[in-house]
Amino acid sequence: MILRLFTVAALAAALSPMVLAIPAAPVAAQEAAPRISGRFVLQDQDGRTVNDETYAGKIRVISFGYTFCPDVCPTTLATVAEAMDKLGDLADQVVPIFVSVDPQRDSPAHLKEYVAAFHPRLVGLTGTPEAVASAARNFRVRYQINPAPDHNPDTYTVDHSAGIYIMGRDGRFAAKLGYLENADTLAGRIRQVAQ
Ligand SMILES: [Cu+2]
Repeated sequence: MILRLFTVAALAAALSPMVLAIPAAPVAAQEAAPRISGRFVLQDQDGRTVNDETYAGKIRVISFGYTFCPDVCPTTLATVAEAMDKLGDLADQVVPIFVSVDPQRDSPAHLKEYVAAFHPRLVGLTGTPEAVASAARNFRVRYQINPAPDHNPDTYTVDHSAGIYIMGRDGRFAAKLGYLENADTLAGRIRQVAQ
């Protein structure tokens, strides 16, 4: 059963025009694996050290990626921004977060500019390669650097799991949506988690 799901996921990835997205582990495999703890210790876009408890009491809408991402991250963050704007007053109880898995290029200052272009409330997080790897593990996110064909050290791409995680006010995993879900669906799920 697990094998079959892997095949389906691999096929979906092969057929997807967004070839940079690595499918997350299949659901059947997740059941046997450790749950998504959502723990992290990272730096925000202002250089402050933050962790998952920094946002206690807030619903967090979290995605992983990198600012040089050509398609998946801009699509995801545009959806998150649109959903925030649909939430009305509830948006005050929600923190949208983008975690960079490319700390080599995504400095806090660079992230700050990037996230501000999507939404004024969007938080950008990064950290040491070890801290980023640990955060990704705790969300079961995978990523991998692809060297540029011309070996230019500045133009590599990073394959990464796509998706949007909703963590409840208690910091626990509440829901995960695909990055192609629309803003109405995302806003609806956030409202459910808020109840
Ligand atoms: Cu991306």
